[in-house]
Amino acid sequence: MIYLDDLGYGDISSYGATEIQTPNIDALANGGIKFTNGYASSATCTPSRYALLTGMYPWRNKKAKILPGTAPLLIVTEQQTLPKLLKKQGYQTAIVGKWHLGLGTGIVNWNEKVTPGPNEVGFDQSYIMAATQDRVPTVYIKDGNVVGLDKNDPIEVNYKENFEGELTAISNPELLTMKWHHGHNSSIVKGIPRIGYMKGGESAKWTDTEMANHFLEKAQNYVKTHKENPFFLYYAMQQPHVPRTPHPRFVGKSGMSPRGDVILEADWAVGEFIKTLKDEWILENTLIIFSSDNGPVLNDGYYDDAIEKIGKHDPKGGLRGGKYSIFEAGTRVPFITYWKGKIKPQVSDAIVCQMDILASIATLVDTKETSTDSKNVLNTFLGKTEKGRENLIIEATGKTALRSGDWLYIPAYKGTNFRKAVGIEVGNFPFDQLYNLKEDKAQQNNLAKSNLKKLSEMKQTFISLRGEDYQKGVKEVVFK
Ligand code: NG6
Ligand code: CA
Repeated sequence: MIYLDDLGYGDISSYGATEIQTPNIDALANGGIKFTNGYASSATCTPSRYALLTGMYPWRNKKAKILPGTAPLLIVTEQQTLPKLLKKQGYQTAIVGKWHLGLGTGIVNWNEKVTPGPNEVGFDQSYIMAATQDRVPTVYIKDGNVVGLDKNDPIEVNYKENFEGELTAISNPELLTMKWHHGHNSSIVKGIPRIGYMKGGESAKWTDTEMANHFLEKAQNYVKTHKENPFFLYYAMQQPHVPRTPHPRFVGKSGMSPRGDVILEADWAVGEFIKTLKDEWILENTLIIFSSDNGPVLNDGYYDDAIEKIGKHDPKGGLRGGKYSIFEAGTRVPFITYWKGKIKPQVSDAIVCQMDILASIATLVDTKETSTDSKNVLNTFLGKTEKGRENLIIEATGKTALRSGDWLYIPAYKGTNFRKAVGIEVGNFPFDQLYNLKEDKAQQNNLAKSNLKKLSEMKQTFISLRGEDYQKGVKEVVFK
């Protein structure tokens, strides 16, 4: 499973990008199945990753929201997970890359083994960053232990207050190599202002521009050392999430901004990784699933010219909204299945969700184990049918909507639609919205008033799947 962070539906050339070329990801899309209606479960990271690994709708768990770096493990260790069921079927399992599903039980001592974490929910091995590249602690964690930690320089992390005498983006703006736009003004780590405060751990801090190489090397080594037996590798890359820190080789290469450059870097890494599978003679024995955890955002809190230098590139690929949005660009993402010699190249319009990978893979490896919300669409993933899901509930920062066939229904929600800081319409209106996505991909024509029959049908299905209390816990956010 190759998973990118905040890569939009239109960010790669096989999905229509013309201003940027992503030949390696395109090779998967063109040599496998390119899904045009592939969804992350949510428009933000943590809930999508939760759904991917557990096969459960994230809105069933009220804690499945963007987590700070100090959050406890979100997945209960008894819970079903994709790596767990594969493990039972004899697979070796590993994660390399972004975790962002919480660690420990509440109060974490980063200087001792941090547990429970990925290793307690099904992964034999883990090499991760705890949360995001913009959140502390900015260190790699291998099987629960911070890599390269000097015991004489212990790590402390706090998301509420700073440690005495430690410099922040507010107190020492002159130390910044990247400026913050909103949020991201706590600790400065290697010139970059982050979310949260961190003290100590100097020798363990990652080098941002090396992260792509670092994770790639770990993923490649895993393949080389585990290829003799079945394995499941979850390679969770950090691009193009903020802070965008391309390796010097990629700086300026896209002609856009660091956002474009890191997409090229990610594409390169995918190519190198596939090359490894080939060189190790296992490409034809490997099912590769490629996707992204949520839709695109240009300004996610740093000044990095993403908006200024976007030119003609449309990361949303003609969809409306973006990251954080209940409009399509929030959750509809590049979604590719590739299996050399097994899957015939094709484009599929079937509705599929990352949550369905669990039940589908279970079927592939001959187990009946599953999870409540995961739907077995193995034949869709293998290109044997164009039939996918009939209904799907999508989620964006607590708000939910229903995709059913060609239709999308978004219930009325209080709050404001335009989230100014990030420049994205989140899809919030005080009235019902109904769109025919086949005829109106960009969600421009609200048919709620003109097609009352469809509206009531959609409402009914939505309530039956989501429950009457779908408004509960939804914050009325008024964006300034
Ligand atoms: C937000 C951050 C954003 C990003 C996001 C998580 C601010 C103002 N914004 O809170 O920069 O980190 O969380 O992104 O702090 S995700 O892809 O992991 O969901
Ligand atoms: Ca994300």
